[in-house]
Amino acid sequence: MAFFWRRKKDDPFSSSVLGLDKSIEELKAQEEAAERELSARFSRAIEKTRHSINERLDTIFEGRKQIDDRLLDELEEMLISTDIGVGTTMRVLESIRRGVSRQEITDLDALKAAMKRELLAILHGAESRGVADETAVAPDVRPYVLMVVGVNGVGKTTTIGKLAQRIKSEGNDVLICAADTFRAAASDQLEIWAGRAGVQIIQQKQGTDPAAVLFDALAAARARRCDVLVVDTAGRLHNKGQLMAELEKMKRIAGREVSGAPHETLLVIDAVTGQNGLEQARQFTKIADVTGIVLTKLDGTAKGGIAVAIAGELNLPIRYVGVGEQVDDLMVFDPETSVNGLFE
Ligand SMILES: Nc1nc2c(ncn2[C@@H]2O[C@H](COP(=O)(O)OP(=O)(O)OP(=O)(O)O)[C@@H](O)[C@H]2O)c(=O)[nH]1
Ligand SMILES: [Mg+2]
Repeated sequence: MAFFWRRKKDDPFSSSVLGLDKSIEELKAQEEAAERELSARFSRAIEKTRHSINERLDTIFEGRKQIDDRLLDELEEMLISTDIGVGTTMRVLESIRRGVSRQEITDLDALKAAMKRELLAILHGAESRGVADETAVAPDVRPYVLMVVGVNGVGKTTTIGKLAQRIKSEGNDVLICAADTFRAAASDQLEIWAGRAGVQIIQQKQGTDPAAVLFDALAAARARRCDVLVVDTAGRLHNKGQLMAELEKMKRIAGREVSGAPHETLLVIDAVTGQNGLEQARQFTKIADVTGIVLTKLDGTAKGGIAVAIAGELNLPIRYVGVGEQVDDLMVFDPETSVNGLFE
């Protein structure tokens, strides 16, 4: 089986999924239209961030003829205000200062180009660290187990609903496991999302050992020959040690029941929480073997620079971005589209 949802070129709009009955030209046109639609949607989602950056850049450059230290200080402030992070800002500025002193950067366009280059390098650096291209999973391993972790309220359950629908639309049988048994309404909420995505769910009553729910879900997935099992987890327990022990146990069970599982562990981060969220995420990476990031609520912030801070500082690839509350508001993260979109 091919893991369609894991790479951009294997997007649900790709020709392999859309049927073999069409001519190559038709498929190409369809793919191009889908790509245009995707980048337009992404562009809308980061509108606030783009507006904020471009407005600040215009103000910084207004009436100025040359790039001097004061201008660079203002640029530094601007970058930090988008939540790009201090470390990342320093890295970008260092490269810009070099360009300025070599007289390669003399105007706003050259400066934007240099910023884009630097931001892309950071995003690509993190991307290459992930599991995206070299898969450790034998193609016939089923189910492919995808764990979703993150602090409470970041959008785990919503993301699982969106992901399930997406993976299903790519021709896979999907099962959802409600292993957040800590919070009373968690399972009901997930059930609603499973309904929206049109997939089945394995759940048990509140307080059940999450590893036991996972065990059942793995057995069900195997019995039903499901391709993908998506696992919801609790965002908060009584303490960090307990959360760590719970995730460890789930990992152990998954690995015992299915070779190489969990095959992917996605950490969900809420873009609106900015640097705070990043710090929480950093803590989470210490207790779970995170393989990639889902950045949610990108539509709700003017500080979309957080994506670069996450990639640069956690050194983890961003797999998906959430751009709204609807079931199809989840997109594969593409570094080029993102960076170009910020400076249009
Ligand atoms: N605008 C916007 N809202 C989102 C997005 N993703 C999730 N939300 C909203 O964020 C809120 C929390 O989402 P949940 O999916 O319940 O978050 P959770 O991580 O499962 O929360 P807990 O189960 O309490 O840990 C909901 O109101 C969602 O509609 C997104 O991409 N954009
Ligand atoms: Mg939840």
